[in-house]
Amino acid sequence: MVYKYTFGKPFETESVIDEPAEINRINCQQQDQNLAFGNVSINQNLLQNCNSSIPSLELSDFAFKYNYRLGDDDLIFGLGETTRGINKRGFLFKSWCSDDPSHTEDKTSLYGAHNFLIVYTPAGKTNPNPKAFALFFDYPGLLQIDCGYTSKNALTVSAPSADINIYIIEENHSFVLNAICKTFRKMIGKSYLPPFWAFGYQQSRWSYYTADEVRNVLKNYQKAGIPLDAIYLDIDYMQGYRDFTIDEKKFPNFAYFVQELKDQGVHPVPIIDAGVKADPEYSVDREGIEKGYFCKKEDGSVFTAGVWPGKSHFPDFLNDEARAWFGDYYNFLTKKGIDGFWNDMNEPALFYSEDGIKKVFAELKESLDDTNLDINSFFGLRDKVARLANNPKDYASFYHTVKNAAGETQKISHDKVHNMYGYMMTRSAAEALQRNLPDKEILLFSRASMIGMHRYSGIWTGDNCAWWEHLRLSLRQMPGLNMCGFLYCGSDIGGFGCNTSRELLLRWLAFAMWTPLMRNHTAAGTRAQECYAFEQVEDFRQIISLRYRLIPHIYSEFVYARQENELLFKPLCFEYPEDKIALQTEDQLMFGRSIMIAPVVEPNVRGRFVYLPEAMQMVFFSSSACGLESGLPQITEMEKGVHFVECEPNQVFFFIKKGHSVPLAMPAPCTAKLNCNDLTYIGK
Ligand code: MIG
Repeated sequence: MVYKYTFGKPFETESVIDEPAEINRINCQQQDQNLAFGNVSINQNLLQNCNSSIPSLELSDFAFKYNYRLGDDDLIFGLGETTRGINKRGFLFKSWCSDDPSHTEDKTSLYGAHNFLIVYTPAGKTNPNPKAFALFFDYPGLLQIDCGYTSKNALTVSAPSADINIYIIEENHSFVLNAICKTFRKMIGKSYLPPFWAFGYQQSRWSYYTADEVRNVLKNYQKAGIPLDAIYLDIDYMQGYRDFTIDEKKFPNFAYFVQELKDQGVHPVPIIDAGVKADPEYSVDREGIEKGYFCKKEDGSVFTAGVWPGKSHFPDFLNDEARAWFGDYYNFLTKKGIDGFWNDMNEPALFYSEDGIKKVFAELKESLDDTNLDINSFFGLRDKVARLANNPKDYASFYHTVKNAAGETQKISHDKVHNMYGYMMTRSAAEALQRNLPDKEILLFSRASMIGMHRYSGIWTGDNCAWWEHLRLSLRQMPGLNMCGFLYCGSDIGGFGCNTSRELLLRWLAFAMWTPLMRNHTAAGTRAQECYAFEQVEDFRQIISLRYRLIPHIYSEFVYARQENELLFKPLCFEYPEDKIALQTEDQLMFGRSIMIAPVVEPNVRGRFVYLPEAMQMVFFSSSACGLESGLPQITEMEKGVHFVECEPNQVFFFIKKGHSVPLAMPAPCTAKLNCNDLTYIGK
């Protein structure tokens, strides 16, 4: 059963595109409302002046509040790209697409805003069968989701405006968690399907500065015999960070260069940033201004903020015409042979706004001679500058021009629809690519996201660090992302910030060989992170070769999950709902229909404890001869229970459920050379 509660006049997000025919629609205009699960209260005092924008991300006042009393044993799943565990209970999250490169566990939001969560009550004394229901808050602004943090049994979701749709999903099924996800996924529409080559291994760095540097990466991968399908171009391929330009000095004869790589099975994938450099000499900016396609301030002047290129303008992606206009520019690169893109900085990230920086400079000038700063004035000074970036006040200071349901043009302040920006930027690209190249499959993924965007692209999980903690985090993020529709996902393998280590990179690869997006990426200034930069390069070759051997299986599980609205990565309890240990397992996942993975995520260990919720077949790849690059792995039957499995950093193991088998291809230097007809099945 699906209930839809509508409060006020919600903004149309197009997150949900297929409401079930038998949905229960409830139009709520009363102050207090009991829902199928939980209740809602509306703050009348705040409603009167809720036209004013949020002062900060501290949501102490609310216009809308949802409450549900959690049982002591309830678990919470979902919430997509967030920090902490698979079970989200015990923390407070904020739905607000944020450009924050420090993904520590105290962070309440990352780049995505994914307002879908499931409350699960395992079978217990009072309820012989497990129960669950899910909530989707269809709302594009700031939402605070308190999962038993302020008070351990209170799930409280609040928002500064009471214009919201809430969907409540309830299912009766022995695998109730999976059934609920399927219902939700059907409502939000089929997930994006990337091209086959996007399942190959990909190498990135901020930045490969010249065409020769890129050629060199490819040459080194070839020399090491490590398969490769893509090399990324970060912001430095452009002229002064201008979207849809190429620095011809560093990348001469770009179309020829693209062809040269593609002839060797490697796709160059350029980045596109959300901000357009403010420059009257630059045609994208000039056109955007002339046509009125950039976001504007209250007084109608164009909103200006600093990002990479300095002062920039922000396309109004919520406006249909502006969206079509920006999207068509991707042609500039597809005409040169490009068939993959990553969209960045589309929260949107703002280093400072023009108005904000003027104010801070004026204040600093005033106190220019004051060198005797105390605890308050010193930190005050520091905060003034630090708070320039991604400031909530700036997000409240510019406007989108949208059409309402009646077809009338309407202005809406950005903070009310903030979480749609990256979604609509990516939709702009996807729609234009589809319009202009209907027969071409194009790789597209984005940093910022909201539910709905999963139909247009994948995501990567942004600026993590070369920390073991972030390897663990990326494992824990996958199921939640899948629940919210994002199937083509992956983290920066090896870590983006900080220097990686050989062992961390190897263990990360051994996990990421399961993620559809398998990309090694690192920040400017870090040590070399390409696999060939480390000793005993054969260890890297063997693990990446195994990924290629598994691509036929991974791809077909992906297509199945997309088609059937299934999860590619599941928490163990989705398949073993009665199992008390499976309920608490935070470092193993089910993959597809037949595999369980248990990656090693700790440094200096030579194995790990694994929990088997039933007897399974352990598949162990130990060296080139023993399965990694050719030949077959060792297969051992293992009983239900806890086992210690020994596994060195250059070895890989996983489990196949009894009665299932998995195909292995022979490795290939790139997906184009993979022979998917010559498969050997392992397991029985
Ligand atoms: O603020 O383009 O997450 O992957 O390398 C940094 C440079 C901007 C952030 C992305 C990262 C990319 C980097 N970008």
